[in-house]
Amino acid sequence: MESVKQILEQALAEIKASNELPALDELRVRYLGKKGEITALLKTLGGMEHEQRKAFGQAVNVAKAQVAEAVSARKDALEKLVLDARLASETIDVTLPGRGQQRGGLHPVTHTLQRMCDIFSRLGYDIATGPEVEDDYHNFESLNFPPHHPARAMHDTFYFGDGRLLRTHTSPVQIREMMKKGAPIRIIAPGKVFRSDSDQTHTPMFHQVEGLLVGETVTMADLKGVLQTFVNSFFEASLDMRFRPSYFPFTEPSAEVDIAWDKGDGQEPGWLEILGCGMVHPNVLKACGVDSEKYVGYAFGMGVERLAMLRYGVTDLRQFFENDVRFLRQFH
Ligand code: 2NM
Repeated sequence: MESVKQILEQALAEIKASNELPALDELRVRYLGKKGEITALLKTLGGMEHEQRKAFGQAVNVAKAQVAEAVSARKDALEKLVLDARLASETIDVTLPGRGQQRGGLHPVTHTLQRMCDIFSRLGYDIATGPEVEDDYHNFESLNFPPHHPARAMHDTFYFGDGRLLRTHTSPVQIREMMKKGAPIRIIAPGKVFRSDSDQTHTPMFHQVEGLLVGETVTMADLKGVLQTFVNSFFEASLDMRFRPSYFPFTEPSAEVDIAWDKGDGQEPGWLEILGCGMVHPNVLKACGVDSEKYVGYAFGMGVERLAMLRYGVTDLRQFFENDVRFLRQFH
């Protein structure tokens, strides 16, 4: 009986002194577990006389209940300490002012693309889109590119190796529209285009807006008028503009368009190329099933990044693709 008392007192003292939950659990196992000290006392009952056994058994069971109760109480106390400490360290001051929400904005290239589409929409052009993954027929063949034209070379065009390629211009959109809807037609094709080219002034992906108008009495003068209207509207100015003879496989005659551009450096304005255009080659109309005896058309194409650079005074094309928010935020 003395040993029961001793073990009980020691257990209660150790439980009271334990400061960590794992240590407390070790105590529980040491006293109450299968091989615990109190459990061991019960195993000695077997060799006792009836009366002694009754008294001893009762004493051990009382001790066992007391230790269990002490462990449970200490566990509650320690858990409360842990919780209190956590609540104290994780306090949130709900009265502090919030950080606020930063408002996002459109990428300058997206904004420019939308602005170009808006202007042509007001001029009556429908907006057409098509796949970025194309085939040789829609990207080159139907556009009157000869079989060995340099633009078809591996080092200019991204090929998938299975007859598919990344479109190098949005002209295939116009080809598909003409094949589907025939003439007359008046559309612009905005979107991403891809060329294997990367330096100060070229990125492997850029954006284009191309235009196409086909009718029975379309002339180059109509083309020039529309482009002058577009240029003045886009730059919100009355800009001098000139056509300079050029060559594209898909137009004949072809021209490049320059605008008189004041760099703001005190110098006289110089001519700056901003787009290409021409009268749609009869072979292109024929490839789309359009009667080239009855119909004529004009087409034009321009780079969106280039126009965005001029409008915003950006001098390095690559800034549009770095996605540095300090740059992008300036356009919000
Ligand atoms: C340009 C320049 C000249 C053009 C031609 C066509 C199509 F598909 F109708 F034949 N779309 N765009 C064209 C014409 C594009 O970009 C410098």
